[in-house]
Amino acid sequence: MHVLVFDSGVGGLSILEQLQALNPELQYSYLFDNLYFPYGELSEDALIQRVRSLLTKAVSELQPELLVVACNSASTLSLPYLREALSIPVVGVVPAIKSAAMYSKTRHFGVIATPGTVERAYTEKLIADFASDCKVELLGSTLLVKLAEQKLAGKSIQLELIREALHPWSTLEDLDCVVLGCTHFPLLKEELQLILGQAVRLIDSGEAIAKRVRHLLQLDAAPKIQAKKMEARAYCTKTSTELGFQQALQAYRLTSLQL
Ligand code: DGN
Repeated sequence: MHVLVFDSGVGGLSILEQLQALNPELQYSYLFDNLYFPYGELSEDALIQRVRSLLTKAVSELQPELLVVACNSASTLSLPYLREALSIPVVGVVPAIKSAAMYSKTRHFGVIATPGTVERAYTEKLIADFASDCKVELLGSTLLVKLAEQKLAGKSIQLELIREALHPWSTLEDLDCVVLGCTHFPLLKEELQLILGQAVRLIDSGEAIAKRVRHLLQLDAAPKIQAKKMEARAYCTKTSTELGFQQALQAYRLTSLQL
């Protein structure tokens, strides 16, 4: 069975990794919309149009059995439109606010995401539905997205830049967990943990997404851990000879093809 995983950049690779770990028997394709990266800065209308037309084309050409929109910025906006346009199951990745509310003892937690995701009505509704008794700090950062791309490209990351991005939270004392509401951010987990401190738990959506896919595709309850992970194919919307892009492909052993 074939699953298509999609993001504007390399962030969705953090989701692909968890999908491959839990569901190694599936075949994966990864689509980067690097022509329109970064999504966090597109207007809502432009993003809906782009995602709908690109994914309609990708699904009809690649014929996956299931689509994972491994991008919070796109999922918090376009899931209803995609589900209407496509005839396969569509799994979205959205900030794990429900998990954070279940975990937080101090009832005070943070969400870091793109500027687009923190402003979405969808995010506001997640907070109202699952964390209405918590104080939730929202922080949007494009800088962190770019740093994650740089890290995957093998460049060294200045911790000071991460500290700067998190500066608005520097005086908060009782945050006990932080939601990584952008799929790029698990790639910076170690650095974020250093700045936020070991007492703060970082929560991402990867494992829950991998379980959801297993359930939707009606795979055996016990993952086949002995199954050999298949190599994934990567598709991009702009050919890039950039060293960083090529290194990201290599790190995940992806073969690049243009859609
Ligand atoms: N990885 C995307 C997300 O989860 O929102 C954001 C990437 C971007 O285009 N800024």
